Amino acid sequence: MNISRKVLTLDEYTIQQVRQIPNATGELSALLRDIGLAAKRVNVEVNKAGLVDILGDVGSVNVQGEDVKKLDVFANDQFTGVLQHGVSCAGIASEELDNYVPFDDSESKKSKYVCLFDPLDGSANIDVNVSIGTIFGVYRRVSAKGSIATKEDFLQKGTQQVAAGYIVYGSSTMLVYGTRRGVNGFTLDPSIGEFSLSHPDIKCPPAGKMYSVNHGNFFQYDKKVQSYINICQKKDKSTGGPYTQRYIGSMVADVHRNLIKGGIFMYPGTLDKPKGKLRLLYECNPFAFIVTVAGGKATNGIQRILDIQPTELHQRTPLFIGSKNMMEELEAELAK
Ligand code: AHM
Ligand code: MG
Repeated sequence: MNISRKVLTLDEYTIQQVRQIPNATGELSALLRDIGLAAKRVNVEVNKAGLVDILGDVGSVNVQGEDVKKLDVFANDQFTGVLQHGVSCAGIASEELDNYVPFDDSESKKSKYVCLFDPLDGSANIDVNVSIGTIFGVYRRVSAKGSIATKEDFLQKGTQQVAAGYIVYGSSTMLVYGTRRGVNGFTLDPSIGEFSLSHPDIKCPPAGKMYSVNHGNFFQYDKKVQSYINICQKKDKSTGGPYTQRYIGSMVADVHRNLIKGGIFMYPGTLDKPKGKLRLLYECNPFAFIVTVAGGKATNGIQRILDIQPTELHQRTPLFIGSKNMMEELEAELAK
């Protein structure tokens, strides 16, 4: 009899990983499962976003008598809540909050990890039904277990991430996460309400054909960046150019597509904003980790994103990220 292969759920997969690593405590797996739970809750609300006007406006009380929160505040509360109530996380920092939040209960203080996240990235796209996402990075704390988490736990280089991931709330909802062992993608199966392993061992195709950048800012970019964009548009048999331009304006959706299909995503500095728009800790580091583990590259144009020593929680950085060959073409242009 032909028995079809069992599809692993996120929970089954993370437990299986723990069983393969000698001396693993399971804390990281528990943290990833907590994130999966928050993602499912956020997904339900994201799917209802268009109904806000009939169920109650943001800031009002809805028909069930509940306060209607902005979705990004709701998402922030969900991710913070599961991590605080779990057994693996000593504190969080979020793009939504001015300061980091150490968890001051005895169980959390004993935990090994801190988590930094952007609870709902691309939220300007919610009103028009375009994909949005959550991005997260997990670090082993540098302060002593048993004490309260400190700022140094949160200001670590991206290389120190033990895991990073994102959730894309799109035509289907996917959770992708990476550890040094590899990157795996899980699609939410609405019939059982579980993330199921759909994209095992994701590798970023080395030779992409898509470039993603906000063309409206073209004349705001450095001349070398402009010249790389011109290369992307040139007919060239050796590179397969011209490349196709795709820019959704939701980084999670843009980088996810390029990770699967191959491509480069750029958010360069501009004349007005030399450091660009994207946040090192909540947006760039997690993606740099995932794309690097999957075989691609990520830089700020001068150094690897993962090697930048953060000095502030909300610092911004230019970002160039994607397929190895396209990144090398870009680096050659920037080095001229
Ligand atoms: P946000 O954190 O305020 O949602 O902004 C981040 C988003 C990214 O997802 C996206 O790539 C970028 O902003 C788009 O910005 P722009 O409209 O300037 O091109
Ligand atoms: Mg964001």
